[in-house]
Amino acid sequence: MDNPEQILDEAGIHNSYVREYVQTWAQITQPAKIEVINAEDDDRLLAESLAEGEILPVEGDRYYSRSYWKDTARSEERTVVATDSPADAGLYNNWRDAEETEKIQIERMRGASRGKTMYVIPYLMSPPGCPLEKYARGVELTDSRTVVHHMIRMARVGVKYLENLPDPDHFVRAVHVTGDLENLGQGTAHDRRLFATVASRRTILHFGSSYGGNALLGKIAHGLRLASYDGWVSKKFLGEQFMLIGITDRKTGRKYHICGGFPSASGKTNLAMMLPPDALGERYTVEFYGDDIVWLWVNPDDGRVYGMNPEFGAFGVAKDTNETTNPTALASLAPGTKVLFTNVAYNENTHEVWWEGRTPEPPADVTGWRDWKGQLISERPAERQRSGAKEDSWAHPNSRFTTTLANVPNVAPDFERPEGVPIDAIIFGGRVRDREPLIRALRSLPEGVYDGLTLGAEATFAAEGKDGVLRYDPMSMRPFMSYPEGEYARHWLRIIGAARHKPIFAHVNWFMRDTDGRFIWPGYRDNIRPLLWLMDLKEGRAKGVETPVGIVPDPAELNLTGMDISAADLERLLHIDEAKWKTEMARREEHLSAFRDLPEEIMQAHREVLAKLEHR
Ligand code: OXD
Ligand code: MN
Repeated sequence: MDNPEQILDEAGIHNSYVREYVQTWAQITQPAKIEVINAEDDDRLLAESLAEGEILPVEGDRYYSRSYWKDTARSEERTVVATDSPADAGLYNNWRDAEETEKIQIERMRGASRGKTMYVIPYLMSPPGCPLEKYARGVELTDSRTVVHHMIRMARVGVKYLENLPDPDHFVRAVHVTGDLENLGQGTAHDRRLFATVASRRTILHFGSSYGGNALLGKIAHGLRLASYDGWVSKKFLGEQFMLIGITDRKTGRKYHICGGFPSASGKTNLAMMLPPDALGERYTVEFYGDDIVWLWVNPDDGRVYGMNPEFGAFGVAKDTNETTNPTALASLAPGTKVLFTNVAYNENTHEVWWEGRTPEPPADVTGWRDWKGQLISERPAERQRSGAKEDSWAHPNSRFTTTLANVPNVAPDFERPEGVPIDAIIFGGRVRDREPLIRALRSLPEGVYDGLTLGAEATFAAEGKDGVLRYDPMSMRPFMSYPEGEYARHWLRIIGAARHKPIFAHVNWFMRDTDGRFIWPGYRDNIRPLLWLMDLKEGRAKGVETPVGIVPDPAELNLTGMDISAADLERLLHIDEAKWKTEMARREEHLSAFRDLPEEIMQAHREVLAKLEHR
């Protein structure tokens, strides 16, 4: 093995805690080499990865990687949160004992990087100078160069972020070991993968994958699970799976910031990167801050809630990304952007990429095209080459693109503002066929938190569960919850409750259908319209209509300029179907009753809605 002391000296790592951490884990995992990473190393590393065939070139200085075929998504069953206190066990966090979990992981990782390089990636999950910077520092150790390429795009990476710290021991120790992917028993009773956030020790130990959220530890493990735990323990902030946008009204000069949570497959990235419809484009601009994570805290100086996206890039789902759904994402992947594509289809002759929904049909000429598993399309039976059937898809349904925030054309000019941005609204949006109106606003904090806790999306065939049945996903944090749900609700009430000027809460739903299955609301760029109404409501320019489940727009209050929608459709989009809501309330009762020690304010908010529904 390389001499770690010498390598750390040469890399300019003087932080003795970082040095000790690297040396300890090098002893355990036994890599052949150690290399310290700065963002500037990207080009050299790309050349090395290309030379080794770990990544393939995509035309226009872009790159392609294929992950092992059994390693293409986050694994919720194999993900745990470990702490030193059994009282931290919640319904969703898969709690484990910290000591035991560390022991298990050390044994699994022992010698598991033999023959490989251990990359040392110092990183920061915030803009430098942010009030929460203390919680944003980490050092990932990984034995995968592809993970390094992703980390350089998804986090701020460099030795400078971990030197000369006020508290040099305060950084997240994030160890990723790929393991022998062909012999891990994925999905069997002997599955050896384990993805553990040892939250009380600020340590992340992930073994048995080189894919996405299992392996890029700054994003989900640190940015969500550990950050939400840190925010709770410190009583300082919230770490949420939220998007964040800014909307500027050029007529008044006002800029609004809206963040919110959407369960997967509910259009969060598309909303985050949205543009205003042409008819409103003169007056409004929409700016992108982030599509996946927001940390929220209160600024005592002005009493407002502030939010910032800790990430440096976006790891977006490729499927169905096209000129209509998300032109901004496509532009962020244009030639010259150095983006990475993972598990999409790849043409080995032309170095193009394609995924389902990129164009209505796959390329007509299949020559040179390989699917996400690396199989030539031309070797399939003719009827399965371009069938459009799910089992014949060219790209994996969870294939991804990795682009930096700066590549997104409408990224906010102040996206790196260290103080974050003041938040005007917090929205939750599910995917519900026929009950949730287009938008309903909630005036009080307990109602807003209650609404977040009862957020859900109807299962699609892609997700587990029965089609059309609501799967609750509180605040879209179900897979990332790190401490008990009752405490989580209490912490929300505490943090936002400390603000003198609170954001308004709202629930949105772009997915209402008529009896023929047609989507009633066009969605995408038009989604700005209900959000503008929400700002009007907040600032007293609109009054809305009170319903038992919140305030919905009076149709006349929605700015529908340039939009062709019938009065009947509008009526349906804003209608509250009380019978359906009553059924839903019974389900909610059951859902909430599974959470230990929920604050009384939340149950009170639930009872108030119930009473209003019953007394109509
Ligand atoms: C996720 C992601 O899995 O953002 O939620 O990658
Ligand atoms: Mn996510």
